[in-house]
Amino acid sequence: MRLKELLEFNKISIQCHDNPDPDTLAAAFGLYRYFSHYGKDASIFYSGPYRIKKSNMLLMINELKIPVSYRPDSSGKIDGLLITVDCQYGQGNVTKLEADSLAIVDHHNGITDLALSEIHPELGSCSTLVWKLIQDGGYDVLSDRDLCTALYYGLKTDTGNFSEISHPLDKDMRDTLIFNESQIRLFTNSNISLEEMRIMGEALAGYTCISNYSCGLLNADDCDPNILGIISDMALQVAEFNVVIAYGHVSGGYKLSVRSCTREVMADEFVRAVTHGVGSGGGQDYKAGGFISEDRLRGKYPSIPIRDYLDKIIRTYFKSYSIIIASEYKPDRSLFSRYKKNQLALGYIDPMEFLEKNTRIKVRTLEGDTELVIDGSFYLMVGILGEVYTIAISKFDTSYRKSDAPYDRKLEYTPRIYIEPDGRAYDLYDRIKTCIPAESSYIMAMELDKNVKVFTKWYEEKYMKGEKGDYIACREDDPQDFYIIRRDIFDITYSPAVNQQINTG
Ligand SMILES: [Mn+2]
Repeated sequence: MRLKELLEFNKISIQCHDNPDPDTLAAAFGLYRYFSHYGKDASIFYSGPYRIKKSNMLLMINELKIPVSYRPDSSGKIDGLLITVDCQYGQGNVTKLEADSLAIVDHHNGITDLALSEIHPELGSCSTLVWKLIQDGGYDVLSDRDLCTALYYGLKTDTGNFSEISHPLDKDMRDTLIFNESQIRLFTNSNISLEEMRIMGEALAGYTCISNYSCGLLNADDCDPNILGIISDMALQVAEFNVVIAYGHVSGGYKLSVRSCTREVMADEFVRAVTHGVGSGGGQDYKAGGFISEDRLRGKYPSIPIRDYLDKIIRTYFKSYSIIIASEYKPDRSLFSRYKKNQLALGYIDPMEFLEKNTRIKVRTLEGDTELVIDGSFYLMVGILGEVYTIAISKFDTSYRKSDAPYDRKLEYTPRIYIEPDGRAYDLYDRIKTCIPAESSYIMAMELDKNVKVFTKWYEEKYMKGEKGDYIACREDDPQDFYIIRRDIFDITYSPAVNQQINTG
């Protein structure tokens, strides 16, 4: 959906979820500014049994002059268009009101058949989604300081002070908004109510430990998501816990805050496994966050309490994989087959064409940020899904040949380069050139019949997760260089080749 499609309505009511948090309010504020800018009669409201009383919310509303009203009564009908933000019409966390027309803007998992909807569970906040939509719609966000501050605060509180951020768009927003720092400081330091301090204390005191796996589980009463981040940060410092999940009921489901200090469990991979099929999650190696939808959990397990679900899924997770240290791995080689790399066009970038030697850069992709210093010795390769990695020019010259064909692969997120330290950004798409793998590239690979975590010989701090059905592979000319290839990527990248004796001479 494009926001422009909604400009056909003249009266637009923007509804936050009940018990509003900073994210729903900031996202509503962004839409309000956009529609007002185009001369529409827009308004923001929330409903439900409770009026806002938390200090940070009241400060946010007053300081940023957010025109939100409370509508305790759910009877009556909304004239014109009703948009629910950070929640989905008809779901449990938002009071249902009759309206002429409906639209949804949200970042939680959900199923809707509404044509006018924009739902992106991969994003850390609804603020990010609105930021993108109204910019694409022609609204100049950067010159609206109050809105910038609101959006920044919405993302900050929804992602445990940014520690649980994973999507590059979230990072782009965080890094480009021009906000009022003293207001953010003010809101942040009025963040915890006395009631929430009590909730934190009870969550810590009521811990459980899944002892075989050094995993702590902490349940908090209904509270803002950012309170969970404080609990998990604190609990991870306990010697007995290497992995921690703090969870609590929020409107529509359960919010999870995950921490890990062991290299055998990456928090983002762990939270994706825990929420698989019932919600969504993401973040970084040590800190991540997730959401489990109450409806989806009930749909799958009609009567299991959340505590038991988490206990069960955590034990299943820990039992489900084995660890492979590539440099010590001695598999049965007869189970491996020979595959040839298809002549599939890939992208590459020569950073020396537009950057000076010794420039410090940060490359941002869907998979994360990588920091590099340009030294003229490498190109950046762009894989089939837009993943970017470095390749020594000498290796490139033996593995690929350059092609004049234009680069035209569709990417979900276009990789960008940020120049350190001033943060100038380059969109890389127009700089990508095409290359084709050299004829003679072969690997040995085996389909996995169970989950594994592979520590490659190149990087021993972080594992590559392989799931049943993915492949474990090594280059034919380096039989100890084991790594994981996802099944969908494998299928388009490789074809079976005739087995031949590896030339060891
Ligand atoms: Mn949100």
